[in-house]
Amino acid sequence: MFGPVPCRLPGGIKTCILRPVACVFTSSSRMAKSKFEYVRNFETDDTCLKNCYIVVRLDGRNFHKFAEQHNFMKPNDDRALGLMTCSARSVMEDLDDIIISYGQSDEFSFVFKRTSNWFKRRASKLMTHVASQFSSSYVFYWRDYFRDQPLLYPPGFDGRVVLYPTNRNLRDYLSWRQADCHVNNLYNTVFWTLVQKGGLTTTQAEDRLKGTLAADKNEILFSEFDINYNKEPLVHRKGTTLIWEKVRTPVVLNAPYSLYRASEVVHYIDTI
Ligand code: DGT
Ligand code: MG
Ligand code: MG
Repeated sequence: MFGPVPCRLPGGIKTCILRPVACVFTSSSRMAKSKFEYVRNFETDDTCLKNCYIVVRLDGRNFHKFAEQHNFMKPNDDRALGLMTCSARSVMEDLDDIIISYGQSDEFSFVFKRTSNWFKRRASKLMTHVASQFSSSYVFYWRDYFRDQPLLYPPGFDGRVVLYPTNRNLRDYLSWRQADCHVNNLYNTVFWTLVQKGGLTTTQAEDRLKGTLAADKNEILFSEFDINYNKEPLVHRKGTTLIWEKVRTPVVLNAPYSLYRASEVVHYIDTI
């Protein structure tokens, strides 16, 4: 399947690179089924334990570079955050049994209900469906958020599955991701304020923040730049939570009953 391609490096050194080439396997159609069927047994069982919440967390691959090359605003780019949320909405609308999702920076977590039997709770199926729906939505909706910035190359997202058996565990998981959001955002906010408004180089800003606690960072922002961190946008400080809510649909006039449908709603809540 991989054909060696001879090529010559500068200096006359000969080497080979591999490139994929099309290859047709031939076999007797009579024996195909019985002889090869056994390979199915090599598939491992990755069924998620019953009664647990299934959490799928996606994270952008090498987004440090992706953000630089696509001119993301620092420290937070609302276009990028909006596109992440839009892609997460698409995942919630198109896939079954997700009850809540939480996102910040280049990551999003999706929580499946405990009783979900979607894809027989197979971890690989759940994770790959979430990752591919999210990635294709990210590309599909890119232009809606980045009107003047072309998408230069296809972004990717890694995924993992984690099971949480209790409500407490799940709440602590979401709190953990939100604490991560808070710590990073406070640091990034002070760091980029020192650079953008304080005229420090990135190395100087890094040195200035070495060993500082949260209170010190708040103080730098307040006393030197008149910024009250607690008044910074909630979406940056807390991340984005998507949950389902019943919303009234104003479609039928004079109906003897109210019409409700489920719709996912964006919240910037404090889980911790
Ligand atoms: P990975 O996940 O190991 O493949 O590597 P990265 O580079 O994706 O690292 P990660 O996920 O720990 O950090 C997320 C990166 O994404 C971080 O370097 C900053 C960047 N990023 C995310 N959102 C924004 C944003 O709104 N603005 C800017 N300037 N950068 C962002
Ligand atoms: Mg990443
Ligand atoms: Mg990340």
